[in-house]
Amino acid sequence: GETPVVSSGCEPCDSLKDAFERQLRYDLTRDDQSESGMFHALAIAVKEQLLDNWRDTRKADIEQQKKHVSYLSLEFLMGRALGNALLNMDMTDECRTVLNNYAVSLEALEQQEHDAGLGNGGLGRLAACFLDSCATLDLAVTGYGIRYEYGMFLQKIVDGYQVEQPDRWLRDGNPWEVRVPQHNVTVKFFGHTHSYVDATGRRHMLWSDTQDVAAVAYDMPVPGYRNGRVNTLRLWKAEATNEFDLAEFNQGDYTEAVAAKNLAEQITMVLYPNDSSENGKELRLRQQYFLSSASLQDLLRNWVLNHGMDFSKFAELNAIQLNDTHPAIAVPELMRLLVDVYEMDWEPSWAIVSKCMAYTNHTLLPEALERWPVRMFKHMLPRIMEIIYEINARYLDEVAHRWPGNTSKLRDMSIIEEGPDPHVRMAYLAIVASFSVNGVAALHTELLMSGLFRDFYELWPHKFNNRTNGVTPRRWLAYCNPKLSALISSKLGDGWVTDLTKLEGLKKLADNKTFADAWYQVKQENKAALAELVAQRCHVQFDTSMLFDVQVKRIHEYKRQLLNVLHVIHLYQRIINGDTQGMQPRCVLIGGKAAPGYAIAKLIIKLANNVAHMINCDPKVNKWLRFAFLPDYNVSAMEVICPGTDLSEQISTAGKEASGTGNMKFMMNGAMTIGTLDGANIEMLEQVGDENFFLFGLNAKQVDELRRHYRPWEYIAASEALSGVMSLLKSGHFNLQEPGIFDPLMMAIESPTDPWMLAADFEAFRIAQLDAANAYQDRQRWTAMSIRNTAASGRFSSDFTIAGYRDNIWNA
Ligand code: DL6
Repeated sequence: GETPVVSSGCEPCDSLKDAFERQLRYDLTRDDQSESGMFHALAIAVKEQLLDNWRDTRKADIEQQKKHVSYLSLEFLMGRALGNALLNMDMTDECRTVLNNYAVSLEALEQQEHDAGLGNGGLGRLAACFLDSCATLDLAVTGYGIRYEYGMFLQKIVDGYQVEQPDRWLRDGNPWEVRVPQHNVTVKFFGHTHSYVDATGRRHMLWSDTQDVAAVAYDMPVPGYRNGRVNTLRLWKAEATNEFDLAEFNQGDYTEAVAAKNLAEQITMVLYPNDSSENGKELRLRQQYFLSSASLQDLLRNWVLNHGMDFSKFAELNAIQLNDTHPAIAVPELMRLLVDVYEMDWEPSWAIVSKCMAYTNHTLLPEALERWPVRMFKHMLPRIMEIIYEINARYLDEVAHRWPGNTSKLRDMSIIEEGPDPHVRMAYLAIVASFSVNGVAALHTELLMSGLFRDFYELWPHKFNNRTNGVTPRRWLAYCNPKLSALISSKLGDGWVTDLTKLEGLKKLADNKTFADAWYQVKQENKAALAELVAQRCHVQFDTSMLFDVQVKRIHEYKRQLLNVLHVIHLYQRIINGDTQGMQPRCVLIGGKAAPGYAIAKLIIKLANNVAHMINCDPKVNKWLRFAFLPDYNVSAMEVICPGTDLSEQISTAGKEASGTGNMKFMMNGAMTIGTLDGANIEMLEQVGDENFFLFGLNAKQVDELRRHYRPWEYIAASEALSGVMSLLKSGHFNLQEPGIFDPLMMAIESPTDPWMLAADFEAFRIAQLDAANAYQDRQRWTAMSIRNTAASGRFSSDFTIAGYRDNIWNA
């Protein structure tokens, strides 16, 4: 119940009840008896309740000349919207009352909503959390993204292997979106450039004979938490332009015209499913330019509408945040628009660009750093390539002044990587143009400054800053864990929802018997819900009296799901050998998608499934250990998983995970972490104290040093447990029908060049797992640690992170 920041001063024309009934009655496109039909009617009715505030937010932002932030991202992993919208609008109870007249629960209707899976993993979900926090902190922020026809692929498991299926999330329509064709813009591709000098002597650049694509805007509402603000996520869809069709059509080329339509629409057809790696596909560059150009044109058109052609205050009133380098092409595109279209000179245009742009880096992995071939650029975006050359030439002047005569510096720092096939280094382009460059956790930012971007840090130290990631406590505690939320609020009130540091008040309750019992009870109920999900999707029964040990995230070698599987095999061997004295029974869950072209990651999924099969079907084993691979891990699955987890696995090789955000969701929901000194784990550990965290393994510096003389076989020989696991794997025990399939995994573990150093960390991991198991056996101790984890998680609210962006980057 806070006072609305903006308010129309009038109620929506229809109440939720009336709007819902009207939808059910007059929407003839759906069978209103079905739950899916009812979900759609409800979602549209809820959206209608937002419309007045949505319109008023836009109006007020313009009138008040608020600083506007454009968050450019190729990914927004929004998940489902209904429950979150009801929570933020404080309409959940009203909605339940409305549904009382129908024999259906709100939960059943929520299940009908397709996840908006417009992202791969951490980077896309971070963008979604940020939107929620921006709206809640009353910031005028627009998310700009792509309306992919097909989101993140659906993962099926067939014979233990991942099989990808297209995600037709728009199949039944998207009740939240509003198509706003009045905001359409045109994006150009291909063609060529030429120049002419006008009567005043000014040179003009023309980019002509282009293939034009229409960018059609679809808006999705982003309601703040009970403050009346509704921000916008504007998603662009590519369509063929009328002009283009007509030209062909007039020549009688009907089929050509239709083919062109398909070509244009391909641009926004599918999300590239690569997390932390780039595959250099031309269509991907087209997506990047399409998003960047459409969004900037939109921004400039709005500016001119409200301020005319005077851009003198543009940089003061605008910030453009680049979510990784994916939209970094916005840099030369903004220059093009200012210089070629709005006819400004280079210097004042550059002054604007370099005062607006800010860049967030999300990875140190070299395979994720984007480099586009110059020849591809020249062909697809000839004018943009010219502008990049110009930016580079001017910037290299500055480098030459800073390091006179140092040609290797010039070569190393150039935006263009020279060679037989020159490439554009997108990260360098982003850094050169941005006034802020940030990493996403303290360690990550340090490594950027001392490693990957060292030269740039030396040149422009003032640009670099850290903004540790966070997650929204609305979705990731208040919504997904209503029972724990109610328990917390019963003691602390509900102020924690917008000020998560208030959770510190739980600390003093950690040893309070009544409170701890209630806490334990809630966890058991949430474990039962998770067990139900596992039973449904994996046909494995999880027993809530066992320790729930969970690792869900994209499958990647650096995240070391394989280390987790090795540990499971070790437990299995102990059980088979009768070594169960004092053993804590546990259920292990792994979930996540592998990039379709990432063979090793897919093999890890296969191994997990084969091992799970062996364990679960052996009655001697499964009273101690159960193991499941959860297919199709996504946002809505995480909403059930994180409340029901006891032990959260955050076990990446130190120095490789930029931050992690799943780690924070688990902590907020009272899971203990078993983890390495990597990414935001380090800051979580600082907050909660090492007595409430199962820390193990090499740190980033040790990993780096060990690289030069790594001999994994020595670690294997020194560990009875690991030797046993490797022998069992080599015996083919888990792949009797498919001999040899897991050889590549064993070779990787035994290789002196294994960058992930599984063998080096195995013993420390095994011991930390023993500590965790022992701790779990003392229910009182474990519950107190669980409470302390939630209590210490306040710092990882994305509200805190966004306040940092607001104050230190956007100055909004
Ligand atoms: O910053 C969000 C998220 C981090 O939490 C993860 O640690 C990091 O791996 C992820 N990075 C990517 C890399 N994509 N690119 N480029 O997804 O970002």
